[in-house]
Amino acid sequence: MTIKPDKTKFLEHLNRATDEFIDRFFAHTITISHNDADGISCLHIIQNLLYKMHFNYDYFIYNRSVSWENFLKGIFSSRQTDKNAFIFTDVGSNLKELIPIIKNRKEIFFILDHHEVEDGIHFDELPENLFFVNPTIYGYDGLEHIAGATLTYMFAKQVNPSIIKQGWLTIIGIAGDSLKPMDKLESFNREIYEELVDEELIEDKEGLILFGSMHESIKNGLKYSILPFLNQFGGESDQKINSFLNTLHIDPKTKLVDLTESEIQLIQKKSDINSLGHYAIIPQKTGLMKFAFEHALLLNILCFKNISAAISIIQLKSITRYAKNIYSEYIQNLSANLRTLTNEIPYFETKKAIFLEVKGKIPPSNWSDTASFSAVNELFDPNKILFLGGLEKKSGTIKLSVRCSRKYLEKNKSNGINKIISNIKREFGGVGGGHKLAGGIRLSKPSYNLLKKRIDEFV
Ligand SMILES: [Mn+2]
Repeated sequence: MTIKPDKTKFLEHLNRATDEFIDRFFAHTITISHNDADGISCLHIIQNLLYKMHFNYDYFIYNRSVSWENFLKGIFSSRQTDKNAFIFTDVGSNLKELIPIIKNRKEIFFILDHHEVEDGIHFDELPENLFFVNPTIYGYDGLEHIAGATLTYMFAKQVNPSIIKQGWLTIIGIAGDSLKPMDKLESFNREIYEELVDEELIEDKEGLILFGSMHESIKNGLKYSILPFLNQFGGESDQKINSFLNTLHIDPKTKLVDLTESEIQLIQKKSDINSLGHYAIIPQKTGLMKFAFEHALLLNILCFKNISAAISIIQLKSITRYAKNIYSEYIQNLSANLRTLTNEIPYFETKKAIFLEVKGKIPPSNWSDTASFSAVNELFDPNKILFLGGLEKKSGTIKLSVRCSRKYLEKNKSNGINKIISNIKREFGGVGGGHKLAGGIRLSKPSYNLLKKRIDEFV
């Protein structure tokens, strides 16, 4: 069921939380944010706000690997007071876990989040020390309408309008979460984007969209674009791409963003590329970090490799050599893996699912991202659930990344990946979980074989 978003109610709710935040003076504030580009952007927006307000502050990153109870146990001080505040950004809608913890504390909690909330929560019975702001309650879609950074920016701006100057942080969260050209943004993401463009804090440009490689030459753009992944050129040899460009009399070394309109038209006419669109530029940064999508992707990659590097690099103007190497390696592996997937992997298909057995073809550490980007790019039938994985030697189990497209979710709102995984676990055992678009599960070999036979019962 789709309900029409109730903007008035949501903004009223946001106002109540900001008023509460402005009216109190907190001796100490702790921000807890998510370990991805959106979460890191939120964190920096809040840190900037607290700095402007001359508050004392600290932060922690939560990656969901432990329960909230265990995580917070390590953070809570034994001296409880309502002079201290917690701000959760992009990370805290597990209310069933959080409410009992918050109820027993004296600190004031602000939760700013855009993830779906579990069923069965009574929003008029929340603890008095909790201000819970989540637009999904008012009919907004956390994936399409409002990134965590968008919500956090709206909160911060209301508390202190001078935060607008740090508004460019928001676009990193939007780019990282939406995975879309900027002309496709909707609702609050679009409103805030336009506001930031008007304020000249970011620049909106139009051109050929080859996300992942917007900072590159056209040759590398075609080769290493991960959104869209180009069937014709992605992960192919330099020779093949150069000869294509040479026949069009385009220098392969031309910067992608310097292509003329007629060159772009020529490329489109002579290939199956069809990705014109808008992209965002962060004017005060240089190189890769000038490009919002690439900057966000860099943060997402670093969050898994080296979280401190992710948190610090967002404050830099230009990329470090260390980060640049990690980024190039990631993009090269991903485009090669997507190439392998489209060329070489035999797949098993049922009415509702596709199984890709990639053991020996794609390294296990790359399974998850390869699955995600094959779903985002709709490399396989977007109306089917994707299972990608194989035997993991050390555990002797079958490890699977499970993904669906947004198109699938639109049609099957109530049957996302998390639901499918819990149904599978109920029937076959195994361990795993996830959210609406993505998840993972480990199964014994016999269970996996049964799953392949009976998957259509679960989807
Ligand atoms: Mn987010």
